[in-house]
This record gives sequence, C-alpha cells and structure tokens, in this order.
Amino acid sequence: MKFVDEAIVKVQAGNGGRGCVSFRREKFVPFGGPDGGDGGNGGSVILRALEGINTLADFRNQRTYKARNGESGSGNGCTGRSGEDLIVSVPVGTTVRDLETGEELGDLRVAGQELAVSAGGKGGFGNTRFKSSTNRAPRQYGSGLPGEKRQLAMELKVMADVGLLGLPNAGKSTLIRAVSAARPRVADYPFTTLHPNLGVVYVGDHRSFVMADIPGLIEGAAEGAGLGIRFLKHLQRTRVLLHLVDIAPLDPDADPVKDARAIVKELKAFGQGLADKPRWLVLNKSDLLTQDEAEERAADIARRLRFKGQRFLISGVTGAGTKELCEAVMRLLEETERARREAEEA
Ligand SMILES: Nc1nc2c(ncn2[C@@H]2O[C@H](COP(=O)(O)OP(=O)(O)OP(=O)(O)O)[C@@H](O)[C@H]2O)c(=O)[nH]1
Ligand SMILES: [Mg+2]
Repeated sequence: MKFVDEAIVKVQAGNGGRGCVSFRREKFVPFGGPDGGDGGNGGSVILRALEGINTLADFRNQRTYKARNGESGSGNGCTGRSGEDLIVSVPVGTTVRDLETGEELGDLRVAGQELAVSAGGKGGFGNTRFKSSTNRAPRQYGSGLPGEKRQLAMELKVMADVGLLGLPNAGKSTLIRAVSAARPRVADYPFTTLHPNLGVVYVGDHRSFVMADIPGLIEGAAEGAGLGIRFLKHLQRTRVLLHLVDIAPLDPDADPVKDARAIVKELKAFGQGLADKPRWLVLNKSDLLTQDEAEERAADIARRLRFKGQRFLISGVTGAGTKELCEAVMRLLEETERARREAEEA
C-alpha cells in the first residue's frame, strides 16, 4: 500500500435525539400528565491506535467520519436509543491536531490508546422534565444538541527505537534486511527506498527493538534535493541514530568524510533537536576491503570527522559486526529505559 504520513479528515459526531411530547392516556384517568421521554445522546467519534497499520493511506481522500445520531424519545417515559460511537483505527504514532485552531488534540503512541475527537450531542429533554406545580401539562421539549464537527490534521511519525541515516546506497536497507524480517528493496542505484520501513530486531530471548529505514539523504536535501528531508520526522521518536557511511564508495572522487558532514548539515537544517540526538557512526561495507584496511579506513574517517561517539565497523552483506551493533543498541535502550523508570520513581 502507498505510504502516506499526513492526512486531513472531517469528523462529525451524532446529534442528540429530540425529546418527546406525550401524555399518559389511561382509562378512568382524565388528565394523565406528561410522559414524553428524553432523546438519546449522539455518538462520539473516537480514534484508536491500532498496531499493524503503518500508513495514513486510508485517509487520503478527505473522508468524513460520522457517528450515529441519538433517536428521539417516545411516550411512556421511554428515552431514545443513544447513537453508537464511531471508532476509527489509526496507526500507532499518529498525532492529531484541530485543523482550524492548530491545537494538538493528542498523540496516539500506544496500541489501544483512544482519543475522543468529537463529542456527541446530548439528547433533548422530553416534556416530563418540564412538569411543575404551575405547568402540569407542559408542551415544551428539548430538540437535542448538535454533535461536534471538526476537521483533523493527522500526522504519522513512525514509532521506532533506532533510525538509519545516510546517503543513498550507504546500505541502510541492506542492514535492516540483515537484522530483521523487514524486506525493503535493495539496489545499486540511489533512492531505492522511497518511504520508511520498520523492522523488529530480536536480540536474544524476549529482547527486541524497532528499527526504521528511511530514504537516503543528499547534500541540499533541506532545499528539496533528492527526496528532501521530510522523512526525517520519522526519526524524531527514536533514541539513537545510526549514521551509515560507505567506507569503500565505487565513485573514486567520493569522500566519505565530506559526505558524512553533509548528512549532519541536513540534520541541523531539519531542526527539531534531531542533530542533538545520540548518533553513532556505522562504517559499512567492510567486506570490500581486507580486515586491516577496513579498520584503518574506519579509524581514519572517525579521526577526520573528529567523531567522539560510538563507532562500529560492519558489513550488511556478510553480517559481520551487525550482532555487536544490535546488542549495543539494545543495551542503550535498556539503560535509557531503566534511567527513565528510576527518575519516575524518584
Ligand atoms: N559489498 C557490500 N555491498 C553492500 C553492503 N551494504 C549494501 N551494499 C550494496 O550497496 C547498494 C545499496 O544498498 P541499499 O541497502 O539499497 O542502500 P540504501 O542505503 O538503502 O540506499 P537508498 O535506499 O537508495 O537510500 C546495493 O547494491 C547493496 O547490495 C555491504 O555491506 N557490502
Ligand atoms: Mg534503501
């Protein structure tokens, strides 16, 4: 299915049902008094995060989601049936704003999480409710309140723990294929990947994390070069970025150091704190050189970049070094999680 990460939809809750005007009619009771029931409440529209959907493609065609109206009240004090709520499934990671006011209504980060986006109208009172000592045969009733209507701007930022970053052909998709069941296309031309892919990486028993592979970045992406930087938002929720660098580019004029700097520049241009996120250097395609050459080249690149963080030498094709990389990611995530929990308890 096509990948869509932004959508606008209309939602409309159900109207409240009309209250009823009715009087009791019984044999031998001449003035039976009012017995009109209230109208039922209108249904609300509720968004629910569902695992397994990874795109907002279903919402592309400006659809309106309408919950049922409440039914009118009836005689004999019967309240009208309430309109059912309408549950709309959205991908986990969807942020919802009111299109008109820009107000953020919620961020659905966890499967099963719900967000009421438009409230059903309350049902109107039946004439029974208007009875008083001075008005024993009221003909008033409430007509029921209209359901809320609004337009929603939905934005999906995928939920991943770690994000892959790098030039086209750096080997991002090859890596995610090597360590997870995700199967994005791999090819020796730039921009093979056109949208984010997620893969679950299992590290031993019951330990796993989610990796996001996004389209490659090139210099000037912030100004729209290549596929631009719009996919970077999918790295915003990650804990660590893996910056993949091809240590043996085919192009003899290519300089991995210059290319790595260009990527950092685009990260900064994107803003939103992405450049401040932990970023590890992952030097890829070690299989194209001898072990010694590869290690020397890796150290040289890190030195010229003045890169102080963690660095790894891997081959997505042979799998060399990928286990160590994934274990390090897992440890980092577990440590961050532990620190977060401790901070919460303190
Ligand atoms: N020898 C070798 N080739 C690799 C390695 N990793 C990737 N490649 C090759 O490099 C090319 C690009 O790989 P991809 O995984 O498609 O690269 P990408 O970073 O996902 O590229 P885009 O999706 O275009 O951004 C393919 O021909 C891969 O076979 C590696 O570790 N060793
Ligand atoms: Mg790719």
